[in-house]
Amino acid sequence: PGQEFIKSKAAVAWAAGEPLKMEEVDVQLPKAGEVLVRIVATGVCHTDAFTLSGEDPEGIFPSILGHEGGGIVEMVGEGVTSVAVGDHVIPLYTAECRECKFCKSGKTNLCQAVRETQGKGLMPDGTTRFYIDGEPIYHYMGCSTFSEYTVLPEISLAKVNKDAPLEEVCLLGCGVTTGMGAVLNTAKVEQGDTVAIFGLGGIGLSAIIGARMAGASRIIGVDINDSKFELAKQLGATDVINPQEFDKPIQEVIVEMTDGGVDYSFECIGNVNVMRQALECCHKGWGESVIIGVVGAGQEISTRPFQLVTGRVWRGTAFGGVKGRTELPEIVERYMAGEFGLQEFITHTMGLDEVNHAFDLMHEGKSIRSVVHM
Ligand code: NAD
Ligand code: AHE
Ligand code: ZN
Repeated sequence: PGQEFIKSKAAVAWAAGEPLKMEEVDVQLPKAGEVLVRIVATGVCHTDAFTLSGEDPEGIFPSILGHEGGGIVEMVGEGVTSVAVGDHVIPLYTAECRECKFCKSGKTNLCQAVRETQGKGLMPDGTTRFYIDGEPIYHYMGCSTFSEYTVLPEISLAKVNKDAPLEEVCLLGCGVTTGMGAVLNTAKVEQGDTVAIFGLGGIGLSAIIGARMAGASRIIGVDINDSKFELAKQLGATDVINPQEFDKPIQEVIVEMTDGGVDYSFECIGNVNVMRQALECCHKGWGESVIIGVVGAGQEISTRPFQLVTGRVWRGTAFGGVKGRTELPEIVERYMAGEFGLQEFITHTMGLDEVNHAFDLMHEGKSIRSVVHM
């Protein structure tokens, strides 16, 4: 590589199911419309583990995982106007071009401008910016935050307040925005509604925050790991239940607890059986269940169609329905104003060379979020 590359420390996923390996990669400098970002901190989301496991149909190896980061603009490519060197940014796995059919629809946050190449681990021009010994290493979810330096399209960056600690607001790059947004934007929970939240990891706990903000009267947290209950209650859960402690299906338990079912439920795990439970604990006539968890290739959801015929609604959400460039800066401001917390999510911090430990902690059920400080 010549002078159009810089060296970067990165954790490389060489193959499915193998631990990440620390490498020195060559990062090609940004082309037109692209931005070089120095990552300051990154959270580790269950989706990173999902893709590393080999279950993600879009998983590509070798690649640089990580999609919940915060960083500083180091260099901009030709024609970039919306960010400048020194700006603080949160990488977006859901871009916002403001020009495509999806962006203009007013109905979705799922911009498609760069989605196809992103799913192939490539930049919009169909090439990668990462190399080791001249061999390509692929991007992940358009972010690749497990690298000291990464390159993103300009439309995949939210410019945020420089006073916001990137070691905390990095969690708004995925988990916390997703959970809060699922409740506030996708379900649009209102004052007095009853809510059940399945899975009390980073996503489910953020959904609790959203439900409390919305003024939900009952927030039922469901998990098979009792150690998640304390924080869930602290954040606003009114009830916490472990399905393993009941001798009947958990949907029946919840229907009984709530005089016919909840107004809204959220699946924050990635388990198709729980997705069914979450739908079936909804109230007849109007209850809505929102799928947030992601599941592996080949798995499908099922229920009796009668569940939907009788008024229950099944839906899903990505990144909490949030349009990143337009809305994420405001969410950062709301954090700065003290409307919700992030520190309580950060159970562990570590250097990039210890990132595999973050995956272990997640699999052992010991962490909510590990934040890697680059
Ligand atoms: P996590 O591992 O931190 O939390 C999952 C929780 O589910 C854990 O507390 C675990 O104990 C609990 N759980 C596991 N099996 C259960 C069961 N059978 N019944 C009840 N609880 C159970 O994961 P996370 O980072 O919070 O992510 C949750 C899911 O959301 C993952 O599938 C992730 O890929 C997905 N996700 C989706 C989006 C999106 O935009 N749609 C964004 C982020 C994450
Ligand atoms: N690539 C997988 C699906 C993975 C998935 O659903 N990703 C979520 C974000 S998870 C963040 O932690 C998402 O936003 N999906 C919308 C999109 O455009 O990718 C598969 O099944 O192919
Ligand atoms: Zn995520």
